[in-house]
Amino acid sequence: MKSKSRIKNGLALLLLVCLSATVSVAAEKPMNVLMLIADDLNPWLLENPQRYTGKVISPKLKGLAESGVNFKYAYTAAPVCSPSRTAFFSGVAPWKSGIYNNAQTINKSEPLKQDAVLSLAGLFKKGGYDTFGYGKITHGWDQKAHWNEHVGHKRDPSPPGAPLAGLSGGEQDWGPIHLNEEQMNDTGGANKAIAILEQKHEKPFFLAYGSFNPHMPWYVPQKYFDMYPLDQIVLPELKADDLDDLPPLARAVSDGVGGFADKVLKSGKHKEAVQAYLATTTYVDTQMGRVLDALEKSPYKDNTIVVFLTDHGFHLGEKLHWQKTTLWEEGTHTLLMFRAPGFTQAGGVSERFVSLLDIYPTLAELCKLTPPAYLDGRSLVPLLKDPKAPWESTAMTGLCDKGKTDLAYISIRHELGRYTRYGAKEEEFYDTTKDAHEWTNQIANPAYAATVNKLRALVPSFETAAKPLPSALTPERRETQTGKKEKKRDEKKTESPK
Ligand SMILES: [Ca+2]
Repeated sequence: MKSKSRIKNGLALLLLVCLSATVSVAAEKPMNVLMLIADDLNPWLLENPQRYTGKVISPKLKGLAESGVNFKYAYTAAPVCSPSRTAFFSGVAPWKSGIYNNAQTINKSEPLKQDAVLSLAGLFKKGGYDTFGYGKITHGWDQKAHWNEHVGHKRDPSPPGAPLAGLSGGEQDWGPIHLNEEQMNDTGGANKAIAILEQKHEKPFFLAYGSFNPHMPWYVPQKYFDMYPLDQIVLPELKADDLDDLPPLARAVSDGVGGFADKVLKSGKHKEAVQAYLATTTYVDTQMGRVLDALEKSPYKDNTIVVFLTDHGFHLGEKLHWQKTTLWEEGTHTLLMFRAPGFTQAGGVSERFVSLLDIYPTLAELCKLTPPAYLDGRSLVPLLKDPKAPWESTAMTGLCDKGKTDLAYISIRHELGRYTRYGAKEEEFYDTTKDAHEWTNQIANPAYAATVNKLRALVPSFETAAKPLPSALTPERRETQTGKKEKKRDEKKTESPK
């Protein structure tokens, strides 16, 4: 009897050991990553009533935001494609790398040299992951060896008869596309990402999908335009004399009078332009949604971290400016949302100020990979677990003007407002608690002196911030790429690779 019960106990113990081993294997199942990136998408789609009150149809991205933690105040490290993506993919801030704008000589940046830095994809590859990237992910700092498979983005062909809006040649155009949705390149990129989610994987994966849209030109199927009747389009609020209180370098950042924004406003086509932007946003939501739906149907849905971001913001006439490349809220404010099984809870909203530079250390920590020591961002894991956790709530953005590449411009966003320094001396301060549109530059108002001093001390000094590296563009190409040379661009019909 005794030996029988001993056997019974032994078997029970063995069963317990086996069971707990199974449980711990499940708990230890490595996390996959699905990284989704949209280009030039401003945070309107999450209904930002202080800045935009119109309707934005984006059920899939709103659904993703609600399923995890949505960061209401996320900011880019640089407000234009190449330096923004270089920063969040290297983890190195522009004020360290010297990369503040498009088409700079990235290969001359010491902090971004191949041996000195590991790209985010490289971190995962080194950590035993398979890495896949489809569409627009990086821009100029591509580290192709860090991907198992990497297929970059391609622009869709222009519809016959373009320019359709009749305002400009090149990319500043919009209208219905002649292709069907399945023929469009961002649809193709989503298809590739979906195919990866439908495969059986032996190793954990890092999968990135980046849409080129809603970058201009805005050519999408007519059905997306039809979702936004012209008579229901709400325009962003503008202030006619908004540029009057800016220092000269800040004023030069805006397209200004004679630029494309001015042209749109004077042509009476502002509503058409906003309609096209919204139509393209909804096309992007549809493609992102297809990838998210494929994840839901896959065996990876419970052990895949999803992060969605947009590389920077977008102006639609505010401060007489179009597109990006400014240090105001329109240019710097981005979308950032995480869903991390075991870390986030549905419905999380964080009002802490965070940076896209924080993505790299966050993903490293979530996936138990050792991040390189040089990273400039901070892991958001404490905020993923508790969106209200204590946090030093600041986010910085850097920029340089293509025409004046020896001067770094740096802006800091804080709960108390936005402080920006252009070069060594010119400054702006906005009390965003009362002035969400950043309409009144309060830099000279003594009531804000203490706040300005506090924020000024947090920004790298003119002497310590990395000098912007020279532009790789010839002076002539540079001219065609600055918003102020619209006339020349129209004459030449060149296409700016912004
Ligand atoms: Ca103003």
